[in-house]
Amino acid sequence: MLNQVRTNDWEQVFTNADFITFDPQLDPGWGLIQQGALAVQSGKIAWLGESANLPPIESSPEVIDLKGRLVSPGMVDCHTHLVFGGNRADEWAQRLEGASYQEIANAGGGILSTVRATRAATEEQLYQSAASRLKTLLASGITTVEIKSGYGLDLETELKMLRVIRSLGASLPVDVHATFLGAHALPPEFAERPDEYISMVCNEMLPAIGGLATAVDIFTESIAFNLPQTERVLRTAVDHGFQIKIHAEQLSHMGSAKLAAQLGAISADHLEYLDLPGIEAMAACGSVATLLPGSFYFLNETQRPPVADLRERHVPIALGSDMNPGSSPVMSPLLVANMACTLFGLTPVESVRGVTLNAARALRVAHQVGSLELGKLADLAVWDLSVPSELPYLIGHQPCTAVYKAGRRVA
Ligand code: DI6
Ligand code: FE
Repeated sequence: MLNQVRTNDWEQVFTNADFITFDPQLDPGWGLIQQGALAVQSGKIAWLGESANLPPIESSPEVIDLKGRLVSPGMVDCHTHLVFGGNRADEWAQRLEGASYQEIANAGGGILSTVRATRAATEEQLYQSAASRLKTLLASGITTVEIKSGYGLDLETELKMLRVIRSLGASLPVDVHATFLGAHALPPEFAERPDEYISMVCNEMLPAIGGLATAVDIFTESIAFNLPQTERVLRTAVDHGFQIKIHAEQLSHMGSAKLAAQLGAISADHLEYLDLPGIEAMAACGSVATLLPGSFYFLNETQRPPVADLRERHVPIALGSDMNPGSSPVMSPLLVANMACTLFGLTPVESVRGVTLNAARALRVAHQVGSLELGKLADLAVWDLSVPSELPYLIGHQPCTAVYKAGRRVA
C-alpha cells in the first residue's frame, strides 16, 4: 500500500485473516481484504493489506495469528439507554395481554416506572447493572457506545446517571459517548405543566451538565414532547455547545426529523413515520438516519422506515440497539443487523455498515473508528465465520472470538 513504511515502531501485527474494512477506496461494499494483515502503532492502524505485500518487519512486534478468521471494525452502538434501575418484564407481559406501549405510558408506567426505579437506585447499583450490560455488548464486538441519561428527569438523578456513564467509560475498555436526555418524558411533579419542565431542562439542567455529556437528545412524540418544546431544547443545547440528536417519528409523524436536521442534528433516530420533506432536510443538513429495529420488533410495530427513499437521497443509515428496558431489551449488534435486514429490507452489507461505519458517523467519530483504514484506531472484532454476510445471517449464535481496542485484547 505504502512504499516507504517504517515498521520499527509496530506494536502488534495481526496476520492470517480476512478483513472487512469498509474502506470506500477498495470497493463500495465490504472492502474485503482476503489473506490480509494489519499492523498497529500507538493503537492505530499503521499498515493494512494483503499478507503477501507485508514489508519486512525490523522490530519484534507481537504477532497475532488469526487462523483464517474474519475481522471487522469494532462495532459501534450509537443509541442506547443502558443505564437504568429495575426492569420492565411485567410491563411486557401486560403488553402481551393487550395493553399498548402508549396506554401503559399514559397510565404512569413505561418510562416513568423506570424513572422511579432509577431515582431509588444508588449510583453504585446503577453502575453495577449497567457495567454488566456493557460487558455483554463488549463481548459481542462493540468497542464504541453511546449511552443516554433520561430516567432521572430531575437534575440530581440526571447527574447521577451521567456520572455512572462517565465511570463506565473510565473503567471499561470501550469508548463511551454520553448524551443528556432530560426531555425523555414528563416527570410526575410536572404533570400538566410540560412547558415548565422544558424551562427547567433549558435553564437549570443544560447549564449544569457541561463536561458530563457531549450531546443532547429529546423524545418528540405525542406521549412525550411537542415540536415547539423540541425546538426550545435543541436550540438551547446548540447555544451551550452540545451536539444535538432526536428520537423522531417513532410512533407518529410529527415533522420532528426535519426540524432537528435544520437545527444541525447529527442524527435523527427511529424514523418509522419519516416523510419526504424530512428525508430531504436530513440529506441537505448531513444528519444520519439511525434506525432501531429492536424497538420496532419488540413493540410489534408495522410502519417501516422509508429505507428506499433514504438510500435514494444518500442519507447514511446507521443502526442502534436502543437497548432499554421498555421497548428494546436487545444487547446484540448482530441481532440488530439481522432485524434490519429481515424487518426493514437492508442488505447484509448495509446492515453491518450500519453497526460500524455509519454508527460512527452518527456519533461524529468516523474519523477515528467504524472502518479499518490507515490512521484510525485498531478497534477490531474477530469472528469465527467464513464470509461477511454470515455476520447478520446467523441468529442466536455468538461467533465473536476476540475484541481488540486500540490493538489491545479486551475480550
Ligand atoms: N424511545 C425509545 O425507544 C426509548 N425511549 C424513547 O424515547 C424507550 C424508553 C423506555 O421505554 O424506557
Ligand atoms: Fe431510544
